[in-house]
This record gives sequence, structure tokens and C-alpha cells, in this order.
Amino acid sequence: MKTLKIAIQKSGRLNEKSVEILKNCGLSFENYKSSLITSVSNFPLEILFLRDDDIPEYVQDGIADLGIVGENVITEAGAKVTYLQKLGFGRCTLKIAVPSHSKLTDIQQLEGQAIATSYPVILEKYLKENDVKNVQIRTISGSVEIGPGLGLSDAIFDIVSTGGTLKSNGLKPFAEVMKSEAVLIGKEGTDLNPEVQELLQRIRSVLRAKETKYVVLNVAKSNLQEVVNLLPGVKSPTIVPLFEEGWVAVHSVIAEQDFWEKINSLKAAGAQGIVVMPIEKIIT
Ligand code: PRT
Ligand code: ZN
Repeated sequence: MKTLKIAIQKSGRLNEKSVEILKNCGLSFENYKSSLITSVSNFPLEILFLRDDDIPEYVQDGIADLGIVGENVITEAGAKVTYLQKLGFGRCTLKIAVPSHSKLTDIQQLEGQAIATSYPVILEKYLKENDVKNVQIRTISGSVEIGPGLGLSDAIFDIVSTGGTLKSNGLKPFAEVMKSEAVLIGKEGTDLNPEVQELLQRIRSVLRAKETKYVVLNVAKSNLQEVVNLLPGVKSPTIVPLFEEGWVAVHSVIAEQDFWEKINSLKAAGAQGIVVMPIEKIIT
């Protein structure tokens, strides 16, 4: 069996969730903060802990077989890699922001202005696509949001998640350029060997489980059809008779995203004693 290497962020916003998803796949390893590499004891896998900026190139060049990194970093690096799976964490948006008192209404008005950013490649491409000319891109490696306050730039282009950083620096979002989340990547154009496929299947089953809840409820047989119509189940709901004549328990799964709406509809359809539980994995 080939020993795979996966590169994840050593410390920062993506580290904890990257470690968590690998652990939820049943992989056993020590998460030594001080080491650069650790071995998984129950799967042919080594984990490399790197700065996120280095991950796309490590995967592109085949030093690591797989990587977990933000789409923003991949796009900025221009790395030739394949997206194997979006992972649903590290979500953010890259936006151009301007001082809150700014009267700008159209991106064409950025012409002749200076924009500070750590993402010059993504910004340049966006400006080009939208035919905005003569923008001075000032590349800085961090604390981009202080640019306008220091007189370094008229606007900034940076990652925004809650918007709190923009607000506390007297800025407001102006144009949305790109959405990003953490993705599992592999080398471009390589066949997925059995070990990669196995890992991918485990990751997908963990993600599917996260999106769903296990639900058990009681319902009178006279209301059963109506309740079942609301519950797809993995295949179809499981129905178990209750000791009390004329009643059954229904076991099923529901999607996290329409959870409350479903629960209210189930109650209205006659469901009682609804118990909802997290699911660890769904293997289909
Ligand atoms: O040390 P290393 O190079 O590995 O890490 P890093 O410092 O470059 O990156 P890190 O750990 O800060 O972020 C890693 C990845 O997380 C990013 O590349 C994004 O894909 C993703 N991500 C998600 C974010 C944010 N949300 C985020 N809010 N990355 C950065 N921010 C910063 C942003 O730069 C700004 O300063 O948070 C601030 C804005 O947040 P709000 O909530 O105030 O809007
Ligand atoms: Zn970084």
C-alpha cells in the first residue's frame, strides 16, 4: 500500500477543522504542534503541517498527494490542482471595501485609485474582467484594512467574514469578488488511487452526516402517512410499532438546513415526542 501525504495548515483558522475532519474519518494520529509531519497509525497516511500559502504548490508539485486549503489561496497562487471536495468550513468572501463615507457607486469609479491587498492576482483578474483601468494595486502582506486610514490606499481588497474588521476600521463593503471555503485538493490529472478513494469516501460520509440529523418520533397510525410524506430517510423511514395500540415510532433523517421548518411541519402533522440526534457517519 502506498503511503499518502496530506498537507494541512499548521496553525491558523483552518487547522482545527482540518484536524477534526481527519479524526472524524477514523484516522488516529498525534497532533503535535511542534512537529512538521506526523504519521497516522491506522491508515497509510502522513500529515504535513504547513503554512497555508505553501499548500497549493506542494500538491501541484506532488510533494503532497492531497491538501486542505482555502480556495482564495489556491486561486491567488495560480496552482494547477484538482478540487476533490469542498469541505464546508473556512467560508469567507473576498471584497473590495472603501471608506464608509465614500460616495462611490460603480466599480468603474475605482479608475485611478490605489487598492491595498494581499491578493493582487485575484484583484487584477477581477479588474481586468470588469474593464477597470489604471488601478494601482499595493500589495501588502497583512493588516490591509489600515491602508486607507494611513493614506496608503483609497480602498482595500481583503477577506471579509462577519464584516467586523471593516466596520471597526471605518470601511464598508463595495464589491464582492469571490467566495471561498476550504477544499480538499489533489494533483491535477492524476488517477485516484485506492487509498485516495478510500479517504475521499470517508470524508464524504462525514460531511453527509454533518448535514443531517437522526430523528425519532411517535405518531398515531391515522396520521402516519402525512408524517412519512415529510420524511425521506436514507432510503425510506423505519416504522416500529409502539406498545400502545394504534401508535408507531418513526426513525428517519432530516437535513440540517431545513430542520426547524421540518420539525414544525411534523408537529402540525401529529408527530409527538420528537427526539433529534447527531449522526457520526452516513455510508451509502
Ligand atoms: O500562517 P498561515 O499563512 O498558515 O495562515 P494565514 O494567517 O495566512 O491565514 P489564516 O489562518 O488567517 O486564514 C486561513 C484561511 O481561512 C484563509 O485563507 C481563508 O480561506 C479562511 N478565512 C475564513 C479567513 C477568514 N475567514 C477571515 N475572516 N481568513 C482571514 N480572515 C481575516 C481577514 O483577513 C480579515 O483580517 O479576518 C478578518 C475579517 O474578518 P471579519 O469577521 O472581521 O470580517
Ligand atoms: Zn497564509
